[in-house]
Amino acid sequence: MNEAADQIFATLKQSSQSGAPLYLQLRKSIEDAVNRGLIGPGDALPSERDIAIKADISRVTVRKAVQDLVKGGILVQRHGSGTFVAPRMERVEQSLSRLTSFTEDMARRGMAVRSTWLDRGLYAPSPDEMMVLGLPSNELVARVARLRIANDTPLAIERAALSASVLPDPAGIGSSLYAALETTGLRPVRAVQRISAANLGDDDARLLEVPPGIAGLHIERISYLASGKVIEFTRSIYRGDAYDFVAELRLSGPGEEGRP
Ligand code: 16G
Repeated sequence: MNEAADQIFATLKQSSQSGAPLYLQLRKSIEDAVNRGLIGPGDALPSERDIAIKADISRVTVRKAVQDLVKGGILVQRHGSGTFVAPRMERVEQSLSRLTSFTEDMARRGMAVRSTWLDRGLYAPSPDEMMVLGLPSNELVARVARLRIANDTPLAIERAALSASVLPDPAGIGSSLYAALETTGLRPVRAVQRISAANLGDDDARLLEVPPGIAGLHIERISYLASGKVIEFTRSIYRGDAYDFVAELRLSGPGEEGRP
């Protein structure tokens, strides 16, 4: 690390003519060192004091740069033991052309899947749930909210809503919602998924073990039975540092121009 630290501060000296505030220059130097692999996941950063002495800047400036990098998920601070380069997430590449379940997706990659329950039960439906699931106000909605974990890394928070007539016992689904729906012949065959950018709030960030405010993906899936009936309305937050959603695009054939 000493050698790497020297290189970080060498870059800092080179860039010190750039006129940018010192803490931004230091932040960039550390970030570059991580991106170039000079310091790797799990490596300890020198103490605030050592950095300040080596780079000849104040400890307040060092602290500001380090705090920014902790907020951005580049560094992690462990109470009492110092500051480290954050572990690198093995990114999951997820195809957008197949309707699969989280359990199937992770099992296919040889990852061990588990979930922590955040909520499961029957409730009076919200206006959104009534509209999407086509529920009358006097019927109940089954809610299944889980933190989805693969190889001990929390990847997503999924909040599914289904009609209580489809899922009268939300606590009884076991480890896979789609497997439970399959046993009653109600597994969806088609889905529409909407993905948008989201900055994680404090509670979601804590569950996903990432710094608050970091980029995430908000995903809404509405899935259908072959009959066209909506069966599932799921709103999820996925870690932005863990997922790449990949869609295959084809040139449309003759006569298909403009078809959705
Ligand atoms: C996927 C789906 C989610 C579905 C779940 C079922 C996305 C964004 N979401 O994670 O809508 O409820 O699979 O998984 O792909 P399970 O059968 O393992 O419970």
